[in-house]
Amino acid sequence: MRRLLRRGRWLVVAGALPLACIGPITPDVEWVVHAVESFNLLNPAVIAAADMDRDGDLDAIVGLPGAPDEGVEARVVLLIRQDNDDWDAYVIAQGALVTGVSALAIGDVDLDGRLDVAAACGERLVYLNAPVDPTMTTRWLVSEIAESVLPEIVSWSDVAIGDIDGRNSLDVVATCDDPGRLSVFRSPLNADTGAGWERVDVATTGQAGAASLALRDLDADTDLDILTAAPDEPDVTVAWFEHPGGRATAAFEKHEIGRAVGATYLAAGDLDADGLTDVVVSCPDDTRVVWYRHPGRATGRWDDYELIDYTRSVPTYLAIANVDNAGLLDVIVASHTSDQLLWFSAGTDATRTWATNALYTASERIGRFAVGDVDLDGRPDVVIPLDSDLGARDRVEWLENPF
Ligand SMILES: [Ca+2]
Ligand SMILES: [Ca+2]
Ligand SMILES: [Ca+2]
Ligand SMILES: [Ca+2]
Repeated sequence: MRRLLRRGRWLVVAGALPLACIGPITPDVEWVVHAVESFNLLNPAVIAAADMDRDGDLDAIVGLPGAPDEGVEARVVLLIRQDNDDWDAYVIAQGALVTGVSALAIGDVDLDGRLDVAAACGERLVYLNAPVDPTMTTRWLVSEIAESVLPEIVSWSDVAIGDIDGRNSLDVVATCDDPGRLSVFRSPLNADTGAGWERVDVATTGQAGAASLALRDLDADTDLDILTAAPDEPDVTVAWFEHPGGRATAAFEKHEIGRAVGATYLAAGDLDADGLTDVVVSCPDDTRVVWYRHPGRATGRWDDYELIDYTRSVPTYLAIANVDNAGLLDVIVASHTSDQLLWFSAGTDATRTWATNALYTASERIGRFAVGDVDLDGRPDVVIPLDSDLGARDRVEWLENPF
């Protein structure tokens, strides 16, 4: 265990004790901060990353939810990285359709070789179908998935793209936090727009506050199962829904993963390197991050392990990545009220103590960030949306992995 004295406050950097106090940490290894784009007063909230123009460089999509009451229009912006580390910004959607955008997924929905975007935008899901040249902003086909708009729906909270029914284009899976539910949207034969999709409600109960989801084949039968975190549930907050097989016309059976109090964001990955996909969840109410170990048979009991208890700071979004490109997978976690990114490494045994490592400290809120290899050196970098209280310093940055 090591301790750092910084600005008069002791901080336990690694060890069995909980962090006595989260404050600025002197990084052991400096992550270089690169400006990407300024979004003054536009409150960037979420980022997804992929090579959108297929030139080998990682690009990003950023969601700016807007504030109609204050005259701030929502936007979805494509950020294309050029060779010289300049990024160009293209507004691919704007206005009421994307108001409240809070989650993004990237995938080639219509299987035409071009990466598309699905977005959770308050009361609707929006499909952004990419043109041949994604920088031709007017050529994007932006439309709501009609079946996502229902009288009772207040806000969709997360979205993912995957092939659920084994036919037509890719499908969209989404959680709704108000009211809590989980739904699959089966694509039509040619998914040019959001018309003609069929909604299948996987769960309309037991999903109170549903905040996030992931798609993984947890039971090794080749079809995608659905993992969810529903923080307002009194008992089972983290669950997986078993794909019924075939065209997914039968019901998805729900299985418990765990009962972490107030689990919001989840990420899936094989944290203990046993070949089975595990799950890590952020629990803001409890100031903890917990991971669940895949039991071998996915319907069995998932043991839980505490990754970190912040005690004072509040963990928010998280992602799994092999930060140091060595050993086991690591977990990157954003937190506030002292807004920062930390990454946690497990050493050789993920069921034991995780070491805490500094990554980045901001005076702005860090939103849903993305992990990807921006500079193509084989190490995962981090692209972050930063939302400042006064708005003037709202921006996107990427953080260069020093390992
Ligand atoms: Ca690119
Ligand atoms: Ca496409
Ligand atoms: Ca499966
Ligand atoms: Ca595992």
